[in-house]
Amino acid sequence: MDNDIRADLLAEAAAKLDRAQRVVAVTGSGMSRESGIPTFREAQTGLWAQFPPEELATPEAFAQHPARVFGWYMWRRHLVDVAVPHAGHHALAAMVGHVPCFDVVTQNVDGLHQRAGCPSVIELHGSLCRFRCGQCGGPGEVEPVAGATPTGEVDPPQCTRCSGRLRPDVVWFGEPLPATALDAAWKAASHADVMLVVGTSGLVYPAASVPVVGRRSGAYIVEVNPDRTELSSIADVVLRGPAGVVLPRLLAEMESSC
Ligand code: BV8
Ligand code: ZN
Repeated sequence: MDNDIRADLLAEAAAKLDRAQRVVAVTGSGMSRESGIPTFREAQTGLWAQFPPEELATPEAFAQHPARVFGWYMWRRHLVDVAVPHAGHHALAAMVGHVPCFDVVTQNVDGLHQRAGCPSVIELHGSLCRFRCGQCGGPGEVEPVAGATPTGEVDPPQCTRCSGRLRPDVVWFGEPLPATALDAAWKAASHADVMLVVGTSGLVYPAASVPVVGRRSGAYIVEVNPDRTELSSIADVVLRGPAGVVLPRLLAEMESSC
């Protein structure tokens, strides 16, 4: 059911969260939008307009155009470095104190949930805060690039242990998700009493299947998104608004009924 942030549905969702033993928040790039990090679907200037992310965030693109892809990531890494968690991130972190078991399963690579204080964050798609060698897999240190732009080319540094190039420690399209993260996400979803599905279009797999696993296991699904998505149809309640507004109101509702 579609709605704006209706008080009755906010109260219903908050009551379910207050009674829940296990809550899982599944988040996508919309969760970070109010921290100044663009979502994948938004129309963008520069490379985003010329090359959709699915064509940039791939091993093939990095092999063919390493400086273009690495430059794009250094721009995104700059956005992450200057971003701060917003009220929605802090609201999720505060909910942890109200629920015996609270996991965040995120598609985001910006580390903002951890910086807001969430103790259990499962990163399905890796992290832009880490770099590794594309050949030997060893960790690598990469200095920030001042003034990075979406279309600026930056040569990826060479690994100190082999002749490989350093790359962001993220999961590209066509690459498998880390098995431990995916298993942990599916396990958390299958035991969840309530799932918050925040800021994801539900278009990218297998991440988009995590809320479906929760639904099949009987979880009560709350979607937080200003727009309708592929996952809206499995939601018990849709709170139609931005994460930075809805999540603090949900927390306030939980706290008022304590
Ligand atoms: C895999 C990290 C198999 C990198 C990302 C061919 C070959 C192999 C696989 C495939 C293939 N064809 C299709 C696939 C499957 C593919 C896929 O799903 N493709 C899509 C395009 C159809 N998946 C994969 O490739 C995955 N791997 O399948 O491997 C395999 C197995 C074994 C061996 C080999 C291979 C890997 C997918 C991971 C890709 N990496 N990120 C990086 O960051 O650069 S995905 C990336 O895009 C994000 O992490 C995220 O997951 C996705 C974008 O989705 P969202 O987060 O939902 O963002 P989106 O912009 O779509 O939506 C934003 C939402 O926010 C909107 O609903 C909007 O309304 C809302 N919003 C806006 N503002 C706000 C808001 N909400 C709340 N508040 C606001 N203020
Ligand atoms: Zn190496």
